[in-house]
Amino acid sequence: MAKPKQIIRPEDITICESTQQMISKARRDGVELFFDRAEELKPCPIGADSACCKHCSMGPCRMNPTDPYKRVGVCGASIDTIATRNFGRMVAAGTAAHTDHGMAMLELFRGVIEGTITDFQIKDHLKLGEVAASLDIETDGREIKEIAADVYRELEKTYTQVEGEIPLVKRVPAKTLETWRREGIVPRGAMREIMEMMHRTAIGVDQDYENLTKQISRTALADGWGGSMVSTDISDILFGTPSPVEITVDMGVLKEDQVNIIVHGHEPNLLEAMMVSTAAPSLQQMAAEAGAKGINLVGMCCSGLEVLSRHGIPHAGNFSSTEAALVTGAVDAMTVDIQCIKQDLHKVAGCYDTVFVTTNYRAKIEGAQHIELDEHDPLKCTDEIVIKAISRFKNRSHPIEIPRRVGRGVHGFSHEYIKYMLGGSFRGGYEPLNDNIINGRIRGVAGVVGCTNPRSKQDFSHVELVKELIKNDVLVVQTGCSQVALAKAGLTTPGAAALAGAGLAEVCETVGIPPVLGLGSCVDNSRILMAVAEMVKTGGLGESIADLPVAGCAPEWMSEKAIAIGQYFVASGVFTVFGHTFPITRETKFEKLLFEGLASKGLGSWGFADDPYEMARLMLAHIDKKRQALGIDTARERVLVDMDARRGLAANE
Ligand code: XCC
Ligand code: SF4
Repeated sequence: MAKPKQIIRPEDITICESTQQMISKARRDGVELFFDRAEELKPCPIGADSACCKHCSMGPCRMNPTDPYKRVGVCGASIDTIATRNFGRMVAAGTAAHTDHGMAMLELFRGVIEGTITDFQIKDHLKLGEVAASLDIETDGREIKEIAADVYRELEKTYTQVEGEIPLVKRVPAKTLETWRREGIVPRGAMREIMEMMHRTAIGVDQDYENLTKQISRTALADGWGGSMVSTDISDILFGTPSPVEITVDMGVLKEDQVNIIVHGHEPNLLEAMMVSTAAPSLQQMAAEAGAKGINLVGMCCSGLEVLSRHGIPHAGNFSSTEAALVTGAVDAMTVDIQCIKQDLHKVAGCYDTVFVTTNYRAKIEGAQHIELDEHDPLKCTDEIVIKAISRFKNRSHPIEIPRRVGRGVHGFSHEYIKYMLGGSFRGGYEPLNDNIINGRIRGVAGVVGCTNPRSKQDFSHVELVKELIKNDVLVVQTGCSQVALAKAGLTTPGAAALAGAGLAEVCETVGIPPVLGLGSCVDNSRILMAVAEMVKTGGLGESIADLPVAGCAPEWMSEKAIAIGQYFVASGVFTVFGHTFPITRETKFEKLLFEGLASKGLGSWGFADDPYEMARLMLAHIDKKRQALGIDTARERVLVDMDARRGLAANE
């Protein structure tokens, strides 16, 4: 007799109450979600340990992860070769994703400069000037378009350059760059690095895990200090650099009496165009005639975070909630462009007659309707989608159930804004941050980023880890889906300072910031790189990024992009912990290299933990180790004295 299927309680799948409610509704509606499949489809144990190779037809070859050196592949490849090659291809794919996204932004920028694209403009002249200056491009007395054209030409090298160093390494602290040069890992151009990574991981090429790991770092750095950073810079130039904005998140942002349109994906241009379409009087009028109180534009995943940070557009949830949002029945249209778009969204949308549209030529979904965004006439696409959404609103035929929860927070902290907020407009800079780290009020800085994953309880590790960190006076900076988890939990409001340790709370209260700062989408991890570079340049905390009391974590990661991000943080000098799973065979030389060896070469290192308290412990231990090396470990005990001294100073000012 077959064992009765065990039904997992929604509370065990996610701590997001809205998603729990929608899991229950989906079950009543007979709609399958990815949570159900994650339960049914156990991960392949050999693949989970990265102990198989299918790089040629003499295989696929399976190793024994519990006895990794027992066998080699038909070609003789060792477990280290196999696992390193697999890891390298993940980094190549993740890097390709971010750099191709950045390339699309750069292409848009070129169209704007050349005047072939007129619906988008150069919005942030200040940022353009700063980017130009960072590339040693003359700005004095020059036309905006001239400067922009030079910036374009220079940044294009990030992708196409075949020899030399990518332009943005100019922003890397000198000692960190020196380490990269010594190790031979300064990227030339992303296309070259990705190509070489793919080549070297093919059958019978690079079969020395240490040599391969160098190319892995070089490829990842072409993402962090290359493609991702270009993407952030150009998006800021075209759409504006974020500054703090009050935001709302969670499924309660959907409105029963309005036309709800969700934009999900990664590139900001569609959402920017959609903002124009949904505000158009003619379409507003059409919505009103259909009986709607308005058109409600909402973001999800990273597309959502781009416009949440820049314009305060509401956000319905992170990666694990995209299907659940459709289950509300309230979504009249969902558009998707690139990355993290589950193929089954099309099917789930179909169950509720939600209009589901792919908009990018490089990401279609079989059977789904495709309305392509052409940057030369973006409103043609977005207007059409709005009209379809209005028509679906008029003909709504499914019962609607919208979870009531709405979280509030303040997001949009660019590294530029952090500079301003801590120092004020006269003496903007990172000195106050560094000072507070040196005097121990702030113990260190942690980046908590990345995805959610149906194989670990949604949002749980993000929220628990961040609570642990701020309680221990660690200032947290965030990007990606992680940030949405914390916003839903209410930790991105200034009031959350109450949950922070006394030192961090005092800084937050003085400056009026939350202890958890949302910096944007995943390509905006480049903002974290810029922040740590500023910390080094400001002084007092060592000479390279590897000296800083900082750590990173992606507690519930799932995407290859996350591995690329993790590797560029590690190569930049940051201790980076990944949670719940790690694509490597234990007890191998490659594991030792990633977890210990790289640090001895002056880079950062990887860490792994399966629960958020252990993640926090590892990160705090690293931060304390760095404080000790800097000789500022005793300062923490003097916090009170120091505080009084500061008050005295403030009173005298
Ligand atoms: Fe995707 Fe960017 Fe991960 Fe979220 S955090 S699941 S990569 S949407 Ni980027
Ligand atoms: Fe097997 Fe080697 Fe071919 Fe990989 S490259 S499948 S290890 S024979």
